Amino acid sequence: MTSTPAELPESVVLAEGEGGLPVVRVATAVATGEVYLHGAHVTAWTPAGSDPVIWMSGESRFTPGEAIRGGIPICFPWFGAGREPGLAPPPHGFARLAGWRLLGAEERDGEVTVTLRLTDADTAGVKAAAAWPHPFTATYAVTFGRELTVALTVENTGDAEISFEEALHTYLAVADVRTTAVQGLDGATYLDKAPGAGPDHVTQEGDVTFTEETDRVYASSGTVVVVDGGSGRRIGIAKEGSANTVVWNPWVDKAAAMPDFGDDEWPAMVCVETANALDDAVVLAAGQRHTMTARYTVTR
Ligand code: TA6
Repeated sequence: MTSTPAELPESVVLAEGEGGLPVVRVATAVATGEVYLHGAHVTAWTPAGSDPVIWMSGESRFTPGEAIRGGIPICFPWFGAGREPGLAPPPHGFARLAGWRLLGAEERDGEVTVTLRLTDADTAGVKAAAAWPHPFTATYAVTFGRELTVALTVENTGDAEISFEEALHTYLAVADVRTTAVQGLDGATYLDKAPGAGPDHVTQEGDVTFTEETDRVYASSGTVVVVDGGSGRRIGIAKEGSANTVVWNPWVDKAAAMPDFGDDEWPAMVCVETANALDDAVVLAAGQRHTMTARYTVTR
């Protein structure tokens, strides 16, 4: 049974974070972590004995109306510019710009699950929400432990069919993206969104490695492993309910063009995102719900 905010376990505190934004902080013998109510944005996860796994930009803003840079942005109900005109800006939907409600938290054997919720009624003050006026309830369960599990459940609370895109846009910390590889996408087709790429899908051959701006939406439902050559760490990403894996690194020019991203920060991160985007958007009949889950495991 999830506790109410007033009954949080001792290992969980609701505090004032960066920019004065409310943040839920978790600390147990097993792991530490934090999630802001702004966007239900996970900004930290560190299993005991490990280095931080989630990357954050030193230039991130913590401002209502702006997305936090780094962590795990929730992209919903559209991805990128969206599949139809009139949605973006902002890119990636309005969920990461909205104030989510803390339903509560519970601890079990050193693992803490924090549950947050957003409904269409909560987005009245979010200008971008007007572009997608459909009744919904989004529930987000974040379990901080030896592993990190994030589960986004969307319910269609209206009486008409809805369609949406979604992504857990996770920024992972690596020693150097130039000596990092992503395993598990060999043979998968992808849409290349990097500048100058053609419109046709491409087939991945071998591991994904990084020598330039990389921005790819793979058709893949399987597990991938981020192999950090610089540190020897491996980050496994298993998932359910997701048809796409997105891999992104901005490289030099795009990093320099983002005001909330340090010019020299790009080697230290890679985004590996659990998603349902483009042709794999989710369609829900009235009353239906869908859950997309990602589970992160660190070895070494
Ligand atoms: O998921 C990759 C991507 O769509 C890239 O094209 C890049 O725009 C990135 O997301 C960051 O988007 P944001 O809106 O967070 O700056």
